[in-house]
Amino acid sequence: METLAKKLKQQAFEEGFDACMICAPTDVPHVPPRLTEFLEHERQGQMSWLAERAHWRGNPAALWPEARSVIMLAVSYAPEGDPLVALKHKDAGTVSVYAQNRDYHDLVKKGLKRLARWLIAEAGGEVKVFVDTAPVAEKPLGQASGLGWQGKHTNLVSRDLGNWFFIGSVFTTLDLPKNEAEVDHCGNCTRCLEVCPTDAFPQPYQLDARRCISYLTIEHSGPVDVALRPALGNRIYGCDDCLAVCPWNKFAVEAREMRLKPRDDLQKPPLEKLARLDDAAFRTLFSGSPVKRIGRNRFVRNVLYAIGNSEAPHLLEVATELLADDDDTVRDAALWAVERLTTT
Ligand code: B12
Ligand code: SF4
Ligand code: SF4
Repeated sequence: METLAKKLKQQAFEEGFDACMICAPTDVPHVPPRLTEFLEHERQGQMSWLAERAHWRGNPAALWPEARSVIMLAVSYAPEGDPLVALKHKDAGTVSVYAQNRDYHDLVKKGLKRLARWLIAEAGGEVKVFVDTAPVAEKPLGQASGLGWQGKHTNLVSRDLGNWFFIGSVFTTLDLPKNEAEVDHCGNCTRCLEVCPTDAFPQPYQLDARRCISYLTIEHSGPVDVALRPALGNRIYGCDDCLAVCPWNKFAVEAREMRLKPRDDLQKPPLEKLARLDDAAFRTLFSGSPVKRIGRNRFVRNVLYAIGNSEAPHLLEVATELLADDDDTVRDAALWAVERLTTT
């Protein structure tokens, strides 16, 4: 089994994964009370799916009782430069690094399936593969396998990769040798907590998703709380601030997967152009991209909040046009943008 685990890690690297570690499905007994605390405070906001399948999310051993090992995998999407520089270009939008090209779900899942097929051919057993959308506590399992630790911003940080990486898992009935859990290396650092524009961390290691810009721009439907809109700045899809300041990123390995490298047209896209997208043009621009999932209306809502924060008088015209949009939330955002541009 030791040799199999070694070959598996080599194969994972060849399939495009930057790290591969193994734990048991029973290795995260601390998750259920923490998940319960998160849900009791209603920190999930509109993400009701977090509460609905909490039993499985809290307990991977219940998700698939026959599983004996969980192979945890990381794919780096580390950017070349500092993604926070784009926040200064207020008349352009900032799309989070992870969403600047192809949807990672498709890419990572294909890699997981190839690796799982290899494992079955090599050693038999049954497998299930997961990335993001299943009720799997990926970060705690990642920590239990030694992939990294949950930093104060709650994401997994690795001493070898920094924090710009996606996580996927292969559950298997094979009893593979397990790695040691990783321990916390945040020390006295509080950079991620301090940089957060919306003060979304009630405590270190805990996130109130309802205040997180990633949640507000991607998951939240309808109007965003007026008090939070100024803090969105020009972030129109996701947020990278807490990830970008982590000192462990000096060890990040640049993304190997070309389809995760930023698209040129998503580097500082002009807000004016984005605000004028109709449904068909939105779908064409974001074909194959994770941005497509939020739909034209929510996207244009975000663009209008950015216009309201832009201090750019030339954007008043497009914001005024959208006062007549068919969608209620877009009209509400347009009104806010017009008021901000004419009063600030
Ligand atoms: C829901 C979700 C979100 C929500 C909520 C995020 C959150 N932190 O919970 C929103 C929409 C806000 C979000 C945003 C982002 N997400 Co997200 N998200 C998820 C998802 C689907 C579930 C996470 C979850 O279960 N949250 C519920 C809470 C309860 O879980 P938790 O954070 O693990 O909570 C733990 C801590 O609070 C901790 N805890 C509590 N008290 C204490 C005390 C101590 C001392 C310690 C150590 C810990 C601790 O214990 C809890 C349980 O483990 C996962 C995929 C998955 N299936 O796991 C991706 C995932 C976490 N997201 C990911 C990414 C990339 C992002 C963004 C960076 C995207 C972006 N740029 O906009 C941001 C980061 C925001 C942030 N600071 O977390 C990656 C993270 C990869 C990594 N390296 O960790 C994941 C793993 C997807 C993937 N497969 O790659 N996301
Ligand atoms: S993603 Fe942005 S808004 Fe969310 S916790 Fe991190 S810094 Fe705060
Ligand atoms: S920025 Fe500092 S506190 Fe935050 S995750 Fe990185 S090391 Fe930990």
